[in-house]
Amino acid sequence: MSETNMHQDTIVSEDQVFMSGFVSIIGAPNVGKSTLLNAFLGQKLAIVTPKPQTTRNQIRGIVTTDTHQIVFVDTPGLMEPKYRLQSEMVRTAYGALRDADIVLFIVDGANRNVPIENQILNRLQKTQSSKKILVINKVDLVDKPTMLPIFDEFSRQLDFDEMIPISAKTRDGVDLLLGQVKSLLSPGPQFFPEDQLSDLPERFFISETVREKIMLITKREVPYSTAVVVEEFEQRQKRNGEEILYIRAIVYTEKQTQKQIIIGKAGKLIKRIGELARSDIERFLDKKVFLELYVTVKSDWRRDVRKLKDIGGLFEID
Ligand SMILES: Nc1nc2c(ncn2[C@@H]2O[C@H](COP(=O)(O)OP(=O)(O)OP(=O)(O)O)[C@@H](O)[C@H]2O)c(=O)[nH]1
Ligand SMILES: [Mg+2]
Repeated sequence: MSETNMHQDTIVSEDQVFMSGFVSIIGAPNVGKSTLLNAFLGQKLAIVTPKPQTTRNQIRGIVTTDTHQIVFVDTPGLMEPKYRLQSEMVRTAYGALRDADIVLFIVDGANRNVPIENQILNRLQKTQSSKKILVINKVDLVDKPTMLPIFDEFSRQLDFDEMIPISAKTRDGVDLLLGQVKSLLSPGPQFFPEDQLSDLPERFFISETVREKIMLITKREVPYSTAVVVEEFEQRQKRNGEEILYIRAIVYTEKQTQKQIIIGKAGKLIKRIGELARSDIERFLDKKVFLELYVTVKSDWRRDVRKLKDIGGLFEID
C-alpha cells in the first residue's frame, strides 16, 4: 500500500477503516475460475462452458459494501501455449499476478493438472508481495476425505495464507472463502463507484455472450477458431416508438468450412446462436435487443499478431 493510497482511505466509523484490494483468480483451464467470479458477484458476468480455454481476457468483477471493495480478476486458464492467441492468454493471466493483493489459486479437485499446477506454484513462490489462498474446487464431485492429501501436498510446497475446499457451482464454501478474502484485505480506497459491477464496456459482454453460445454449440476446432466483434451498437426507435438496442456483431472464423458449420443448414445454427445470445443480452442489459450476426473468414487470425490485435478482444499486444 503506497503512501498516497493511504491518504485516500475512507474512515467508515470511529474504529473501522475502509478495506479494499485486487484479488486475482488463477489456475489451469476449466477449473471453475469464471464460475467462481460469477458466484462472488451473485450474477453472471463471465462466460462459462464445459470446454477448456473459454476465457481469453482479464475480467474484473467488483463487490462493494459499506466497509470494503473487492476487485476480483478472472483470468484465462494457464497452459503450454501453441499459438499466438494462447501465448497472449497466458501473458494476460500471469499479468494479473502483478497487481494482485490476494491470489486465489484454483485447483480442480476432481481432475488434476499437475504439470500446470507445478508451473503456477513456481510463479507463486516468486510472487512474494501478495497473499495466497489455495482453493480446491468441484468438491461436489469428490469425497471430501480425498481432499486431505491434496492440501498436504500443496502446503509442503508453498506457505498459503488459507486453504479451502469449495464448489463454485453449488456455492458450498463460497461465503467462507469470501470471508477469508475479506480478512486478508488491507485498508485502501474505494477504486470504483459502489454500483459498478465491472470496468469493461457493454460491447465486450455482448461479444462474449455470442462467443459462449458458439462454444457451447460447436465442436472440435470451431470454438477455438472463433472470435466475435461488436461492430455497431446503438439505441434506435422503432416506428411504433418502442426503444430497441440494435447490435451488429461479426463472427470471425479461420476457414470457409468453419464458417459453413457456424451458419448451419439454411442458416439454422447461426439463427439459434443469435436467439440464445439475444435472450441472455436482454437479461444482462435489461433492454430489448435486436441482434444481427454476420460470419466471415479471417484466415489464421489466431497466429497473426496484426489480425489478433484487431479481433482478439482486449489484448495489448506490442
Ligand atoms: N461439478 C462442478 N462443476 C463446476 C464447478 N465449477 C465449475 N464447474 C464447471 O466446470 C466447467 C468450467 O467452468 P469455468 O468456470 O468455465 O472454468 P474456467 O476455469 O473459467 O475455464 P477457462 O476459462 O476455460 O480457463 C463448467 O462446465 C462449469 O459448470 C463446481 O464447483 N462443480
Ligand atoms: Mg473462464
